[in-house]
Amino acid sequence: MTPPSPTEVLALYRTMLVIRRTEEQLAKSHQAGLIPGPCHTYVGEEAVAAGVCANLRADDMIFSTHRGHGHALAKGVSPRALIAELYGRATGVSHGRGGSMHLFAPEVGLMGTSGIVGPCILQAAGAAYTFQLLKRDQVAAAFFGDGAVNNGAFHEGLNLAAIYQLPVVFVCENNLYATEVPFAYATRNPDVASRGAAYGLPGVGVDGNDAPAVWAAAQAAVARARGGGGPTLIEARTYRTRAHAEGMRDGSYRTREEVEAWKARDPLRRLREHALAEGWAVAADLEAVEAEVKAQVEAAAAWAESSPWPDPASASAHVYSEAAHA
Ligand SMILES: Cc1ncc(C[n+]2csc(CCOP(=O)(O)OP(=O)(O)O)c2C)c(N)n1
Ligand SMILES: [Mg+2]
Repeated sequence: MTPPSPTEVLALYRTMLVIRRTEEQLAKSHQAGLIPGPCHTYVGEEAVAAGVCANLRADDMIFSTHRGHGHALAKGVSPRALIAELYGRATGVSHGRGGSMHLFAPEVGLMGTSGIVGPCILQAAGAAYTFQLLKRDQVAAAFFGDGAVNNGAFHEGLNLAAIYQLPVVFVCENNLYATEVPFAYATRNPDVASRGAAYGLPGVGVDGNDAPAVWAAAQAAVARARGGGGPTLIEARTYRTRAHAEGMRDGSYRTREEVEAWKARDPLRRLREHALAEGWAVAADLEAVEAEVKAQVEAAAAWAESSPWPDPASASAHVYSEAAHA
């Protein structure tokens, strides 16, 4: 597998920082009562979205989950459009209608986050079938958790993609828990990558906290899909270091020691140390990026908070395709 170039590594670092700082801001905003509804953060898992989306074009499509902020940002949604959406403001990426679990930005290929566990696998297979029928060279990707792999959608989506050799990448973010249920309790085969063999497609297991490793696995899978080689299943083994959702308790189903051990494998710190050790950047370069991203996210939050609420008179807008009803 080809490793990312130094420039690509620095781009990965910036994307991951944008996700981390935005999620930390959203956690604070949730505590401050600015976000109506649930807020599932992606802290600890940033390398997966960044590594996969860096290999996708704007016209490639991704289908996401309830934990989708990182996917949205990595695919090209701005922090301010994301934060404003969670605040319910008219300037949000879905005009304040959707919130955290209904983020849509087709212009950058984000075809939706979703509160329903599983269907993104089928939606990605469906999009890939469209690309194949229309002879387009686009690729679809589905992000989903370990909680989705015992769902019927996983079986149906992977099987269909394999028999039709569809241009799709299935990305399982195995963070070891579905809410409070340990994955080891939910399956006798916790090696998700090995399940690819059951469908006749390659299954690749990767350290999901190692951004260059995720990048390389995604690069190969996307090239394979775009080149007509068919689908790939990537299992990115990772961990969320915050609670399942903001405001939820986090003490009874996993130990503090386990959380601390995974924090020590923080994907951002690892990438930073790697870039410095390889001589791809000096500390001053990275500090400049860090200061810039911090300022960008702070400005985004202030902008979101001062943004208007949607006009009640526009409540029926954005419900149906404007073209279909013109
Ligand atoms: C079809 C369906 N069943 C159950 C739920 C309730 N639910 C919400 S999040 C979640 C856990 C999902 O775990 P996983 O897929 O591993 O994602 P993670 O939260 O770990 O990122 C469940 C069961 C749901 N949203 N949809
Ligand atoms: Mg999980």
